[in-house]
Order: sequence, then C-alpha cells, then structure tokens
Amino acid sequence: MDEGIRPLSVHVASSTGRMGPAGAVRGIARRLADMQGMFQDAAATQVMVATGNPVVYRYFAADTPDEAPHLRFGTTVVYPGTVGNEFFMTKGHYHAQERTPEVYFCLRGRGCFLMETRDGSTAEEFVEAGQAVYIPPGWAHRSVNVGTEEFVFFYVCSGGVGHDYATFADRGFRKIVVERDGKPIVLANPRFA
Ligand code: S6P
Ligand code: ZN
Repeated sequence: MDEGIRPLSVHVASSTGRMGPAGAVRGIARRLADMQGMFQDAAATQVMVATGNPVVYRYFAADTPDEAPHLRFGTTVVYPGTVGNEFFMTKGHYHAQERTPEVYFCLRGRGCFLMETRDGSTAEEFVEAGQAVYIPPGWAHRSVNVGTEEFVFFYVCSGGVGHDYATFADRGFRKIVVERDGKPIVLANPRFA
C-alpha cells in the first residue's frame, strides 16, 4: 500500500478532452513554435509561427504520482490543421523506460497513430471515436489529426515512464501523414531517403 495516496476522480469532457477540476489535473499546450523543424515545410512553419503561432495540441494528466506502480492517465487534443500539406500532430516519443506499453482510446474526431521501433518496424492505425489502440513496449508513438474537427483521445500508461523526444529531433518519424486530394495518406519520410 502507498501511504498517503487516496483514490482520485476527475471529469473528462469527451467532446473537448478538457479535464477537471483544476486542482486534480495538469495541462500542457504545445504551440507551433514549440515544434520547430518537426514539420517538413520549414517555410510554412515560419509563416504560421509569425502569424498567430497556433496551438497544435494540448494534453492533460490526472494528478497521480508519476512513478510505478501508479498509472498516468489523461487526454490529448490535437487540433485540426496542416503545415503545408502535413497534418497537425504531436511531437511523438519513446518512453524512456522502454519496456512500458500504453493504451489510447479515441473519444472524438479522426486520427492516425504513427508507431515505430528502433529496429525500423513501422505501423499506423487510423481511428475514430470508440476505437482503442494498444501500443506495445518499445514502440514510439505520434498522434496525427487527419480530420476537420478536434481529435481527442484518452491515454493510460505506467507512471514514471519518461519521454525520449531527442531521438526524433533531427528527422522525425519514419512515416509522415499528408493531405492529398482531400484525403490523408501515409508516406515515407523523405528525411530518411
Ligand atoms: C504519454 C502519452 C501522451 C502524450 C501526449 C503528447 O506517454 O503518450 O500523454 O504525452 O499525447 O504527446 P507528446 O509526444 O508531445 O508527449
Ligand atoms: Zn507515451
């Protein structure tokens, strides 16, 4: 038993991903300026940063201890939009503790989860509300909004997993998701050519 840790309940607004009450939840907003170099089109990135610097995504976490054996859970909201022809997405990460899985459950909108491993395997899962995805240990994950409304999903993983973003700093993920003829398509990332 963990002394001092009491059961906790939070509210999750499935249409917006907002969680509350404020005292039981942490929230982070990532603007495009926080994602320099992550989208393929550097010129489009600069124009958008200079003319509004949009919030690309937010995520919320219930205030549980960020250490095992506790669970970390909350929501992520990726807003609709593109940079050039590339859909808005999260930074994406490996868990620093790589032997840890994660579950995502889509609450609203349409999205694509890009996943990959250090040995070069890749996978992508297109989801809409009601679909859950299991991310096995060792699979990096990035979330892409491929629709026209907010893409909202719930996540749960072990506490204390940590996040490795540095692996993706130079080239990003091996696959990218772009809009072509009004539809999302998954392409090889030219930075890996
Ligand atoms: C954490 C989990 C999510 C992401 C969130 C933002 O393990 O996968 O809470 O942190 O979707 O993505 P990122 O890549 O900026 O951490
Ligand atoms: Zn994760």
